[in-house]
Amino acid sequence: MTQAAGVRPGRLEVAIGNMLDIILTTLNARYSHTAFGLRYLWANLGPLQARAGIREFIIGQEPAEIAEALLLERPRLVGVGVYIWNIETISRLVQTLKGVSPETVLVLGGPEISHEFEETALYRMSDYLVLGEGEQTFRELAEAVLGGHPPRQKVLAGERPDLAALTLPYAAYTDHDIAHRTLYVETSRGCPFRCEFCLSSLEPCVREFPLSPFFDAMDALFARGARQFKFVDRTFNLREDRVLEILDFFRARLRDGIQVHFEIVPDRLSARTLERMAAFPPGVLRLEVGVQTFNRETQEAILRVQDLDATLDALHFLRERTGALLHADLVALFPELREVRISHSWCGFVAYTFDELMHIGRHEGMHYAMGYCGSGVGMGSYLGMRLGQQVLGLAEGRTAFDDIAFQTRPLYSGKPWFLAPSIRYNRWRDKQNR
Ligand code: B12
Ligand code: SF4
Repeated sequence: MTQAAGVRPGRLEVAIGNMLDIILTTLNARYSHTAFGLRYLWANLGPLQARAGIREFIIGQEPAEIAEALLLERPRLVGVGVYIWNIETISRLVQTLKGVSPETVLVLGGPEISHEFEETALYRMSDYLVLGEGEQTFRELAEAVLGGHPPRQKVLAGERPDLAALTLPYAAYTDHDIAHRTLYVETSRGCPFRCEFCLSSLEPCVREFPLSPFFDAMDALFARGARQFKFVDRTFNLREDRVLEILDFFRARLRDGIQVHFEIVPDRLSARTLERMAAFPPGVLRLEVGVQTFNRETQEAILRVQDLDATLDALHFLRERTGALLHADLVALFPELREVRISHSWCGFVAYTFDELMHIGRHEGMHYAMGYCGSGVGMGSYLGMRLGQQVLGLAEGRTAFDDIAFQTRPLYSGKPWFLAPSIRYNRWRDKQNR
């Protein structure tokens, strides 16, 4: 495949001279993840495949550098995979790409741009948007664009392909991917549940890949040295006969280092499935167990009602009778939170001071408490109380953090320009230590 042999995807090294008409690109959450969706698009391009390649990057890389690396290859069409973890950087990337090379046709796809896209700048800047599954529609679009008769319609509803007719993408994993990165695999698409907070609940039905070609592809990966397989099926244990067949397939191929990861719903695990799981040696199965909450009211509110007794029985069995590694989310770590409802969640950046201390004081008449360095939940409440007391002039408002001068660094004027390079440096060090 035109993923420039010997070039580590994610790095800004590109095979110059290897000119491609179509580049499929995205930013993965981390270097170890692979863009499985792009591999599907590439595998199903038909005759255009020879003119197409995949270029993967990682969030945190500079959009301008990525744009430069892509444009050096002079593609006529760039297809970009948009996900929740990369949409911000992708927006800046697309702005740069379109600014420098407006004639390059830009096609967007992926879950984060398939819904409520109308108001986004990203959508406005692109030439085409494919909603939902992309294999068939992207191929038709690429043929039309490169054939000189581009469609006038900007938004195209992705045709849901017949899964039995799709070309499986596993040959698109390079030897480097097999040796160093997560290999995603899939035997079904869609989810039967309707959890309020989840995009997958919008899909109308579950479709299954025929197992025989899938097993052939897994055998080919085994032969190339693959040992770790991560199933992306939304809910792996829907049909017992298929589950048992897949488990038996891997149990017949046990060898050093093998790990198989599934996402399961515990209250649907049959006794036969549990027994089969118990037959695996410790550490081979990794199970992501879908338990959002044990609080019945919350379950009803999020439209995900589970059989609590069956859930607990299955969790106990898995923990006590199997060697599976369990990812059972919050309640496994903090069983005392079983009945507690989650009312708010937060995601964003954490403010750090150079001296790693929190600061409280007064600046030009304004009282402040800030710089919690990751301990805002505890210290924010505490210093907030002390700050209130200081405003009232009470002696008990004094703290050890009062009026400590803020440290600074050369060339720093409020914008932490050094963060991106230092994150990159530390990621590089992480990779060396793997
Ligand atoms: C692997 C994975 C990850 C990996 C990252 C993988 C990577 N490459 O970096 C990890 C584990 C890090 C991860 C994390 C998260 N994830 Co996640 N993840 C997945 C998962 C399980 C598989 C993705 C996949 O390969 N699917 C199979 C392929 C075939 O489908 P696809 O990628 O959607 O691609 C198809 C289409 O989207 C489209 N398409 C894709 N790209 C393009 C490009 C073009 C040009 C075109 C035309 C079409 C197109 O065509 C493809 C083929 O049909 C999906 C669930 C799922 N089964 O899809 C969730 C999913 C993508 N994740 C999701 C979420 C919510 C998260 C988290 C926010 C979870 C959390 N609360 O922490 C985090 C975010 C991480 C962060 N740093 O911010 C959501 C949706 C996110 C979104 N809107 O983008 C999903 C759908 C799960 C769900 N049901 O809610 N995730
Ligand atoms: S079971 Fe999982 S994938 Fe399915 S709708 Fe609920 S959260 Fe989404």
